[in-house]
Amino acid sequence: MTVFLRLTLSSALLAAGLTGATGSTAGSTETAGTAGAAEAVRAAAGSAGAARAAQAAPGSQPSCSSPYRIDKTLPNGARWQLCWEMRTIEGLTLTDVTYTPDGGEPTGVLRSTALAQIHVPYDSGEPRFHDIGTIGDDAIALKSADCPGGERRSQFVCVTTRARGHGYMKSDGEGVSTSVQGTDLVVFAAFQLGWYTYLVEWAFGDDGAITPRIGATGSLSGFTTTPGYGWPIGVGSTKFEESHNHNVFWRLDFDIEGSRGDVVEQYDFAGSGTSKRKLVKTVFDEETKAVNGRMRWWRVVDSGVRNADRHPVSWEINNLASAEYRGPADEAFTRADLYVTDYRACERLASTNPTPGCGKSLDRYVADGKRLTDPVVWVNVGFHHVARDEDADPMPTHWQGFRITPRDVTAKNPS
Ligand SMILES: [Cu+2]
Repeated sequence: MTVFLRLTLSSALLAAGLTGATGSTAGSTETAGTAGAAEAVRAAAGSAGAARAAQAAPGSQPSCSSPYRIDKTLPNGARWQLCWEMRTIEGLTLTDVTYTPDGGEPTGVLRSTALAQIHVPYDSGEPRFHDIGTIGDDAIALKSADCPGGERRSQFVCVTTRARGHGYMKSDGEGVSTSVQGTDLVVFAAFQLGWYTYLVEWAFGDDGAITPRIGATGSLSGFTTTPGYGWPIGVGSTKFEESHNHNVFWRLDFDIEGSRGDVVEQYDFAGSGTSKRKLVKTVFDEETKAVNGRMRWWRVVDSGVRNADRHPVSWEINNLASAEYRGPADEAFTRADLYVTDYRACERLASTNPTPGCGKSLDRYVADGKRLTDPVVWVNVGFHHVARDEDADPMPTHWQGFRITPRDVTAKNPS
């Protein structure tokens, strides 16, 4: 049934001449227009964004022109297709992300994903930065050595592959009987924001997993403070570098085979302190916010799209490595680890949202509890950075991110 439906839609769009089309309108509504690196890239791109209707075309060509199209089949046969663009506000933005397991069908996963804020509050209370707003203008031109084994796109974006270790291993009593080494497709860009250099990357695994993460490197900002709020850097104990958080937000517009039918669920396992763990499912019908729990996870599921076992296709979100920073009342957007909003084009950043017609921050987006018809997921991952002598220039990269894992996208191990 699902197979037939997907083929039917693809054929209909092909007949209508919509597959592979460029020049749609949605890109312009979501694209800011100021000068700089982002503008140059976008001007060359034409319109890289896809109309929402066209995005419902499963398995069709991404609606972007070739320099902005990424189409990679990894060694195990897993294929990822997506488009990239460099937006002024959010920087590197990936759209029309489609995953095809080896021998399987294409499944639309994300209509778009991008950073939504890097909030950097210092421990003494000041300063407090909101680093994203025009980050696209701060993209760094990469050298070929900065994109090992890959290709640079318009100088600012690297598309490459990277080993991800043991995909699986199994023994039969006489030793290893079968094993495989996994591979990730990696798309990244680097940005210079003050003293910090931020590496912004998405890894797309040959097992269907997506790992968005950000690496902070470059130089410490050099803010000094009292011993209660910092750590001694350099010779002796005279200069205390101020500790701070990097609270990174991602916006993920999931569209599992189009925007219709997507539902966000939360899973908990009750029974702490007893011998049992009972599954507790919570369906989010309205815009909401949620906090992390040690065994808690979420998924975006579309019951209208089934795998060969007739289980609904879903993508699981784990946010288990966050420092869970909670700021003061005027930074209420920091007080949850995951938000779900109904799609609105002008809701682009988690704080200091610049777009007219919408609220300024995530906590305001969910305040009206609007019924969810096309859910957008926002993930907040914090890292508390207490400087150390090893952070001397150039500062080693510290990474933070989260995991998106396929749950019942295929009926068996895809790798
Ligand atoms: Cu830091």
